[in-house]
Formats: sequence, C-alpha cells, structure tokens
Amino acid sequence: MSRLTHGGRVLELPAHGILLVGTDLQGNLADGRKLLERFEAEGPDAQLVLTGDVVHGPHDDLQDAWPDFLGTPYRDETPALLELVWQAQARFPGRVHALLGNHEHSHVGGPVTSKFHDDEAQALEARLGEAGAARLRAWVAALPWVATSRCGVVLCHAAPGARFRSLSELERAALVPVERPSIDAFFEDEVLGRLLWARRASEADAEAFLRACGGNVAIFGHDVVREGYAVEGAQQLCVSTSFGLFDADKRYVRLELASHYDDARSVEASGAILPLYG
Ligand SMILES: [Mn+2]
Repeated sequence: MSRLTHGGRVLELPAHGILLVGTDLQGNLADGRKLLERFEAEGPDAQLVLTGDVVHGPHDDLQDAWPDFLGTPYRDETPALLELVWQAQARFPGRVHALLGNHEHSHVGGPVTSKFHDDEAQALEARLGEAGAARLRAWVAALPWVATSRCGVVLCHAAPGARFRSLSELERAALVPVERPSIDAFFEDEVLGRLLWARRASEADAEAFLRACGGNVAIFGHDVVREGYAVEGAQQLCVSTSFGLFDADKRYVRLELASHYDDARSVEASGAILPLYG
C-alpha cells in the first residue's frame, strides 16, 4: 500500500507492483483519459502518480491561431479533467495520486500563474463555481509534494533543486506564503519555491535532494521537453506526458516498484519510458 508521511507532504509508494508516472496534463482531458486507460490496463496492483500541473490549459482564444509550440491542439477542459482524477481516486483508493505543481499552488496562495490568463487560478475558479473552487482548494492543500519509493525513484514536480536535508523539513515548510509572492521572489524559497519552479538543478543539488529523499533518480516534468524526455546528468529524468507536445512525442513512465533503478540512464535502458499514444 502507498501511504502519506511527514504531515502528508510525502507519498511513500509500495515496494511491489507497477508504477505509472505522468506529468503536466494542464487541462488536457484526452491525455488524462489515455493515461488512466493505461493505468487500468495494468491491473489491481498498479499505482499512478501525476506529478502536478493537472490544471490550467490554453485560453480558448488560441483555438483559431494555435501556436506550434503548444503541440497538438486541445481545449482546456480542466474542470472535467479534475472530475476524472477525483473519480479515479475514489474508484481506486490509495492508487491514484497527484503531487503539488506550481499551477495547483496558485490556488492556495502561491505565485499567480499567467500563461493563458492574467490570473489562471481566478479564471479556473470562476469556471468551477464557488463549491467547485472550494473543493479544488481543499484537494490542493492536501496534495503531497514528493513521492518516494524503494526502487530508487523519487517523483517531484520540477527539477530536483530544492534544498533540504531531511523529509521532516518538508513538514515544517509552509504551503501558503504569508503574502502572495511574485514568481521571482518565491524562487528564493529554497524548499517549496525550488520544488515547484526549478527548471534545472545542478548535479550537486540533485544529489543532495535525492539523498534527503532516499533515492537515486528524480523523475519530474514542469519544463517542456519536445522530444518527450531528457536525461540530465546522472540522476535527473525530465518527462513530458502532455503539455506542449505533439501526440506522437508524448511520453509516460512505467516502472517496476520491486526493481531497482541506479540512475536516470538505467530507467531509460529498462524501456520504462513509453509513448502515451501508439
Ligand atoms: Mn509546472
């Protein structure tokens, strides 16, 4: 069984079974459905972890002038995607997880994200209505920040550049900043700021991060890798499952929790990085 530790900030994955990992859906309902379909096909021991940024897709105004950098066109269906994830969490208790992403964080006091709206959290909450928005904020507040495993893999939203020496420091860190910070100011926060916003992490930071989490390789999204994934140094694997990619390049990760992964290349060499479509 998976379990939450350190005040709910850490998701501890089971020692056996299949683990599927998907990143940055950003309101893409079709990609969310595909990932869930793949999860269900793995049978009753499988776990699914979404590494954050489930919410906030492109503005509808872009439909008529879709830019190439956003990959395969889609509509932002965040409300329906949230319903899909919440229903899956209810249907498969303890097996479908999401980690906190910077876009989720903006609903509980994190920096305003404004890629497609001046205030994406405000725009989504207006679509959800009062009750839906309250439900979303409660869900976000309870999301774990990192996932650990015995197979050597650590999952997080962004590059593993956060600075903490032990997981108990995550429990002591505040989810809600005292005042809403700018993105630049929040990045100075060495724990949550870096955990949610780092696009790159030095080898030294990644090594210290993984030591604190008890793992050998960090798998994360947050950045867009147009080819589907990128190995950074020995210990970092950035994966793009959905946002900013063309369907043919979208990748998810399928790990054997009873196996052992020594570094990013061994994850790659094991054939764990798979196309979402085809
Ligand atoms: Mn992100």
